[in-house]
Amino acid sequence: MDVKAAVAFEPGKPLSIETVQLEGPKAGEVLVEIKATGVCHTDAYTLSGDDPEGLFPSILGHEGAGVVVELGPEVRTLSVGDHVIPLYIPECRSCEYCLSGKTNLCQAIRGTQGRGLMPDGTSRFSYGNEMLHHYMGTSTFANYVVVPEIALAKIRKDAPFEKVCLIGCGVTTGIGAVINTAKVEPGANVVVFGLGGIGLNVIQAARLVGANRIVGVDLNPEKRPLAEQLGMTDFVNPQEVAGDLVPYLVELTQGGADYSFECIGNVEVMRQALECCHKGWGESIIIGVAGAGQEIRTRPFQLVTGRVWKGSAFGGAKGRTDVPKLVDWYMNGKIEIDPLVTHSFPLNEINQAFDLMHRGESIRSVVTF
Ligand code: NAD
Ligand code: DAO
Ligand code: ZN
Repeated sequence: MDVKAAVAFEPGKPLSIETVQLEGPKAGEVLVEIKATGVCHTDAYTLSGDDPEGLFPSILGHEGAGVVVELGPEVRTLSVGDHVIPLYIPECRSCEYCLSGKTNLCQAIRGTQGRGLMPDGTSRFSYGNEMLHHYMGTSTFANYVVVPEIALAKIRKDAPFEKVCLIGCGVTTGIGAVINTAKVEPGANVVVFGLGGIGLNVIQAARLVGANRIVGVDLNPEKRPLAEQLGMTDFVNPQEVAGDLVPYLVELTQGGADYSFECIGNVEVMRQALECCHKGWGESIIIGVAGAGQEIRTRPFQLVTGRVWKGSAFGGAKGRTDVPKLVDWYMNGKIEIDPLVTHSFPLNEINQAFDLMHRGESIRSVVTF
């Protein structure tokens, strides 16, 4: 079938709005009509060409929501008309990783997904005679996509696509990092570096679990009002701190953060995030994705004296199990998404969403189809 898509033909170039061809679903696959998609920093990272695993030409997008329109053979857990959120980390419930109970990093289709292909090793997308790569198994910058059944979370039908699409990445990543990865307890002091779509969700989750001080650190003072609305108790602009940031944060939190979160992707900030943690027990969670080839550094004595460094992908969430619960949390008013959607565009204006992001003027732009 013909579908409308924003195609990334080359790194560093704007997306091109095209009519491309999509083959129907094969065994274990599902055709989904995408109704809305967020534009995340990670899409921009891949489009920039800095992502060593970025493949071109491809259809980017990984923060979508839509409706099931056709089932391939052997699909058992979904029906036509179901509302779904595509998952860039699937949940097969049968691989060694899923069965371990220790990780959300299902490996069932990892090899082919990483090569921009469906599980049978081919792409469903093409443009004339040219094959187009899938992206993160989701490719939500197209109005129709084919996605493996194990990479679709079924959600309730009354949830608005243009809001809950953010649960496909930013919301789950931030909230999950607090609840699943760090397991922040009531009364804890938390420091959040970077107040974009990820950091703001860390903040609202820290408030939800009853954290005490929730310190937000960002170079952009315009991020402050929304962060305060979501639960930030103290704002720190590193450019306004006289002297080193780390001792400043240790003093502000009266001994150091019980938990810190790096939501930028800056390896220097990752070091600050670890070193502002409380001696003996403070844990720092890396969420940000650093540039290719970059490395983190600290003095090993920081770890010897009890600080802990961890990472979190998709908030440690198991998508088919946890995503529907987060949709319920939103619909019940337990978490906020509406203020995070700062801009909306039709697909043919998607490049404006990237421009706003690069200028630091948006939290999330949502594209509706
Ligand atoms: P964003 O660009 O919206 O937010 C980043 C924020 O950091 C901005 O507000 C910016 O002003 C601030 N900032 C930049 N440099 C800073 C510095 N030196 N000190 C303080 N603040 C600084 O990005 P986002 O969408 O929130 O994503 C954040 C990071 O998380 C990205 O690296 C993204 O790729 C990554 N990410 C990770 C996962 C995961 O599962 N681990 C999922 C999604 C996104
Ligand atoms: O299983 O090896 C693996 C990789 C799984 C994907 C991890 C994604 C990490 C976060 C990247 C940014 C997401 C938008
Ligand atoms: Zn699995």
